[in-house]
Amino acid sequence: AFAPLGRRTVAVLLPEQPAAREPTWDTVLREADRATSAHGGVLLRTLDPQVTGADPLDGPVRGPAPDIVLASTSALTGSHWRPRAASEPLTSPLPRDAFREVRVPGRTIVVATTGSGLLAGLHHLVRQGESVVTDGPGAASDTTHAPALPIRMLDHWDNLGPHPVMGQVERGYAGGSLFFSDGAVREDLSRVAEYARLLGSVGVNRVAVNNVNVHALEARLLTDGLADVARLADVFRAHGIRLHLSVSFAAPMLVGGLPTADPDDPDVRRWWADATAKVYAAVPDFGGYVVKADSEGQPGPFAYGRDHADGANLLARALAPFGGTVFWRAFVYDHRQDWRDRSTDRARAAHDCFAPLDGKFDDNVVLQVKHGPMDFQAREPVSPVLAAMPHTRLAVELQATQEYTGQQRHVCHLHPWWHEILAFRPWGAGRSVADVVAGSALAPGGGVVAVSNVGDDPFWTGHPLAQANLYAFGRLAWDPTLSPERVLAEWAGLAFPGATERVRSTLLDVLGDSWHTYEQYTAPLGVGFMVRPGHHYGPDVDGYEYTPWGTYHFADRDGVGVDRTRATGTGFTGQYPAPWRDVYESPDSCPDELLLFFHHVPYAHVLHSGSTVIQHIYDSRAAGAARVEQMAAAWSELDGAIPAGVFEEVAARLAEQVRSAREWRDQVSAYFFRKSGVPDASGRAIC
Ligand code: BDP
Repeated sequence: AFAPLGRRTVAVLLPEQPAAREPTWDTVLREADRATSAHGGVLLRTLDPQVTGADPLDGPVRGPAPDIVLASTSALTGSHWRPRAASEPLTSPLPRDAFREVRVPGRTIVVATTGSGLLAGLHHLVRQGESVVTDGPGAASDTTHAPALPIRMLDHWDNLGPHPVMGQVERGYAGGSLFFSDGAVREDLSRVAEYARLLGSVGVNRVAVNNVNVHALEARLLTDGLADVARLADVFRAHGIRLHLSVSFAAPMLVGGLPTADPDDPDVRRWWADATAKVYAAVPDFGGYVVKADSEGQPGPFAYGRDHADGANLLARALAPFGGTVFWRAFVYDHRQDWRDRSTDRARAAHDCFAPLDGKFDDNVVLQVKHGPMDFQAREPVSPVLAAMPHTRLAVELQATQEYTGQQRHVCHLHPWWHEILAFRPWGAGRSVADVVAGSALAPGGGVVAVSNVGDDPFWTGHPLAQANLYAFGRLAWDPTLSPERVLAEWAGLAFPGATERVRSTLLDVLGDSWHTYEQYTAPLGVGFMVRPGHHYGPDVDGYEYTPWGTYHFADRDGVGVDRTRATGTGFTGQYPAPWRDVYESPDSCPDELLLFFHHVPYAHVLHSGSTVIQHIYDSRAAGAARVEQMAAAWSELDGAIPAGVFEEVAARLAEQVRSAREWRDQVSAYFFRKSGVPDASGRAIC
């Protein structure tokens, strides 16, 4: 739900020539209509005689003067009107997706060169609601808004039909797929259209619709499914979003009938070129491919003795003639490692594989790097790959679907975490991760990607409050410097229009610090995992300890944590540039929250906080679980103050979160008490 523009008169001025029309122009008109007509406002359409005649921006010949003008720069050609606040003519072209907001007393004008820029400008106005036009004499400004990141993408891990192990949406906690049902693209895409609108309104500009683990059925989307893929692309295009498919590296064999998928084989190259040409015949603005190769059983170039630049460039060359991009994932590691062998370290794997390939990728390859070196834990250091490949287009990948952060049964507001990741400075000073993925003179940026948390659930995200994560993702991708508090307040106002101050402050209270709370009751001090194997919900401290997945904590009677130092451990710290390679190397300088990620320490080790590791484990688990109880109590006060369906859904999930947080607290505390034999100094009873 969005706050309306109110009783405003909005004029939309678009180019006259049909050739110059973009699909998003119609969306601009429709959205402007939705924001005005339904709320007592008036929409003046393109070429409406009321707004043409004299100079359109100077006021209509007859009829109401527009309070808001949305205009494409080309539609203004010939107009000499230049508000005093405007620093340059309104006809000056703007970059793609950017818009200018010029305010004069009593009128706000948004101009953009492209349809998606104008749409972004309209949504920006709608977010401001009634305050969008101000009358005060001093209210004059001219601001250009442009996205910080060129690519703002959501990846769906949707299968066409139910998958025997993973369900329809892999790691999906919001029902089935929005796009697919019964093994095919849905006939009725009306809900997808609403979803595209939702994403477009927060600036998302690319979507990959199918799972990165590509099974036989999904592999055929690339060939037999093109007519349906085109229908999906039409729906997204209207909101300025380009569609992508995840493809199997073995597609030439799986669907092409070739005996090999070797990147050096001419038949394989020809197959990709032909298949890709057919995709573009069906979807001329197709975004490109997403590929998970040589990872967790997916096929890849290693089978042919080729490296990942050979693999990525094979697909990039098929896409290049059409302006497409391949998003090649850096999530490559050995998931069949020997847990007795302490020299292998999953955290090292992506850097070991990719850093030597810097400079070898074609221009239309984006290397998509998970934000941490392991796998979307509630706390990890930032991946060193993001600092190691200056000549490569890099994207950072986040996980909105809450696989390891409570599976949308727990409230876990992830923006503060994402904000920290994007603000991290891999060289201590200077460029941040957000700067890296925005691009440099050496390589354009690959932007930010999140694994979507949306399904066909009535609330979109299963947990109604998980919508805040989806909203925050779009907003941070547009501007990574926005504060999580501000964006959360913005979301609360939009999602609960007309809410009282009490409702708003409860929303902020329950969501605001919920990521830290989650961190407090789950795996301690950055060590990660400790989840139940397979589905990854709830505690199981040793669940993955003696498995081949590379996700260990090494707890014994004396201590806990993974030694990743250069001096005595796996050497992972050496993958970071200074100063982090040294900060992380010593337990004296390593931040508390990452101590067990980098070090194996005795239980009596004293943290910077002054507590010992063992006492921290007891205290923080107790504090986290107690805090969840408070969150549930605060929510219960909203009974009757918000729509009953939302109230009840959240209350039920909070009850489960209380149960689960206590379970985490009790199991993790008991485990470490039994291992260490050290009693809880505060006297709490631990079994
Ligand atoms: C892991 C998930 C798995 C995904 C994988 C990936 O458990 O289901 O396939 O990430 O990112 O976290 O490819």
